[in-house]
Amino acid sequence: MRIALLAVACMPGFGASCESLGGLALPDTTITLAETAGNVNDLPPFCRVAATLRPSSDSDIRMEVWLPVAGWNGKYQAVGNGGWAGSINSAAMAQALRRGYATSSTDTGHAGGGASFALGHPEKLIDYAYRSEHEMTVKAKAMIAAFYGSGPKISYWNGCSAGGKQALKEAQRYPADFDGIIAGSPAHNWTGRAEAAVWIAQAMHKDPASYIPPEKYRAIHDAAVDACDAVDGLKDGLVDDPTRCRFDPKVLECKGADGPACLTGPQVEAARRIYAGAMNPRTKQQVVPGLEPGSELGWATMAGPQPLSIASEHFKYVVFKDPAWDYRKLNFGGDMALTEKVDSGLIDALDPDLRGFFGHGGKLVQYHGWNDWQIPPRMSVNYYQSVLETLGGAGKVRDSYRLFMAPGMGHCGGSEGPNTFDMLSAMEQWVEQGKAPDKVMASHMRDGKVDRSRPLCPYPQVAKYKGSGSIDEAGNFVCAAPR
Ligand SMILES: [Ca+2]
Repeated sequence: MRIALLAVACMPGFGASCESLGGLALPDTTITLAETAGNVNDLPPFCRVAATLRPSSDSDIRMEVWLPVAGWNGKYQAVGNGGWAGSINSAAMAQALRRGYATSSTDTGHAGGGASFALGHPEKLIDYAYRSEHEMTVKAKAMIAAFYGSGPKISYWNGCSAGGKQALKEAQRYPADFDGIIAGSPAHNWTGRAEAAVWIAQAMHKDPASYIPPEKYRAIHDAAVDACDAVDGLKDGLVDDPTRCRFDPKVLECKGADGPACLTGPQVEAARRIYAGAMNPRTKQQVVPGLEPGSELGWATMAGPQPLSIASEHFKYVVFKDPAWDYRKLNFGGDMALTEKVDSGLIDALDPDLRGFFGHGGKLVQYHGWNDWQIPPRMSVNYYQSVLETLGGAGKVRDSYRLFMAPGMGHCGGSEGPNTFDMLSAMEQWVEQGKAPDKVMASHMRDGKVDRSRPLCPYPQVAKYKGSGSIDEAGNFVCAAPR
């Protein structure tokens, strides 16, 4: 009987026709499109709803909701953005739709990927920081309820990078919005990441001799992995936890003529600064962590000819409100107070008190690649630790929150470690079946074929080799405490 009722509830038209959603009245909302879309990029037919939200007089938040016409799984998945957002994430929505989800995305309140929108528009910055995501979620749930005749049974957030920041912000600020939240490679320490990026750019361009050309990344990478690989007990080309290894790029200092296989003295110093992280020149205290040994093949992202634009735009348009601001001027002593004060928890998603989210049974899964070259991975460990400290230790948090640090993975994927995994299925099992993720299978592909599989383990556990069989097969590893 229960199954029959569910089947009826999921039938299209039980609530309203797609086109009739155009007349749905919701606060601060103008519905701009409601039409059945089908055979678009081989997607199953769906009801496509677009809307503009104006929770403040300066708000102009675009959002879309895609509702499966048949086979709705009864659930909602909101998807996150990257960088400064500025567009609907249709690719991620398509993935959610293919799995039977009703899904939504927002441009976060402005068009285009930079931060110039924020200049003179504090309300738009609030929309980007957190309001658009929450407003979108509330409106999407209402549209789902109108279309199907009942709202989603379960709601998930799924995002990476800025989408990981949005994930943690939702857990912190709007704990009732979601049942499960996936925070991938999060930029939750938004100001800290901006500082890290400018620190690296300054290190590279302190003087022309400091700059490390990309053709040297390979040599630095090989030396770093060589120095750190065996620290975890297994020579497999991966570093389980790079924070346990001290790699000094001085081992690469040129003995003779300069070339791609060695570093000049100033380049050694620049590389040291990348690993060390930003430092207050007066107190010598670390301001933010650096990149880890293993990240070198992606250094072009932050150590290229220009600083990471996501970071420099933050200083130009949010902190100093000066489009002509020069990153070389940033002072890691005196300017940090203003940088922190301007944000004061606006974009930053660092509040460690997740009791509201955990209190109603919410589950949080966070992941981060140790080779991440765009967001220092220690920022994820630091946040995780701050939650443990606030809530009374691992035992209080284990049933609600797990962090997976992926050895050898880059930013939201990529690089040489196992970097392909289905975190959504792990989350579904946790929320819907009560089965917590004790490990998550991950694989690495080469030329379209899996050449290595390995479990990702809940931090601080690592994948430990059982001692026999292929080191490229997950079955020969168990999650255990690091040695
Ligand atoms: Ca290793």
